[in-house]
Amino acid sequence: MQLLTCQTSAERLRAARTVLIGGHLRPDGDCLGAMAALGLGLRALGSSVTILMPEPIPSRYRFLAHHFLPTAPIDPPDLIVILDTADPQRIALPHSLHRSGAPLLVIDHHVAGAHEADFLWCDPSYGAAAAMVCDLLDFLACPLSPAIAEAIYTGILTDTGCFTYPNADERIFALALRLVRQGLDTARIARDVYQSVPLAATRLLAAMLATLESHDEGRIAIMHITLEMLHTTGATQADTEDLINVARAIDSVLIAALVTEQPDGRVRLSLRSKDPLINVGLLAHQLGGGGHLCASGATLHEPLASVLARLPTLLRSFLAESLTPLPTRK
Ligand SMILES: [Mn+2]
Repeated sequence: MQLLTCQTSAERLRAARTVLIGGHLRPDGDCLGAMAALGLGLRALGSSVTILMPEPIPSRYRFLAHHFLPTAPIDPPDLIVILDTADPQRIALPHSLHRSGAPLLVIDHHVAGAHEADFLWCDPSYGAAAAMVCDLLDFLACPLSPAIAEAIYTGILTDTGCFTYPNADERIFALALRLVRQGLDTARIARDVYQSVPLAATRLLAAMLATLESHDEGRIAIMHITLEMLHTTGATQADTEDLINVARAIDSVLIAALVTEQPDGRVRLSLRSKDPLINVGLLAHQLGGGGHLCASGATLHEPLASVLARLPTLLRSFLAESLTPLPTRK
């Protein structure tokens, strides 16, 4: 694997005539926004681009959905680009493409390593993958069209929790200002993303909230979603994105967990913390998953009931460990 910079990534992209752009499983706003922005930009520069998303696109991002194809063309591209994950387990690509021999360039702002990538540009100092794409397009001298600006803004808005997480730094605000100055309708995007919740998803929220458990004097909140709840409410797996944040928002909570039953019999554990000192990314990594300091997840080959049974103890000891002052800790 060769490590690249923004500049050398841009050179790789410029040299490819046909590019396939992929993202990660359960795509979020940053993944979809970064993919769409890069695809539109490369197309404007004359490349033939497929923006591939075989996974369901959450309804809140339906205004971006027309950029994506659910299946890949038969001919392998000159270059495959994966955005917003370096974790081989999370890459949303069909196996045929994985094995097509096309070189794989991964562009990501998480910390995990990309074992299957030929080229990697990873920079955790970026608040969002969409901001990395913006720098790439600037380097390629590609103007930010209104559609590109919309996609980039969606990425930075959602990955920074509406500019409220620690990754909403000066660079992110400067980028937002640039897009606003260009005439971007940010209120319209916020309405599409945050005020367009399907009724079924709201009914699922109600069912999930009924499962809320509080542990460790309110410092730990655990909720779950069963397949039965999805079935009864008519909501989809994609509707579960972000529901966990309701538990993190509770004043006493330091760690929030959401356990979601998957159709394949596994369960998805999502974790959120309010304090970077409580690094839930580390815990997810120990469980075979990954993520950031304050937002992470893992998929477990274990029945829902057994995860729910051991989770309070697991989280309580992780929290106690995280809060123990170490002499080396700043
Ligand atoms: Mn991201």
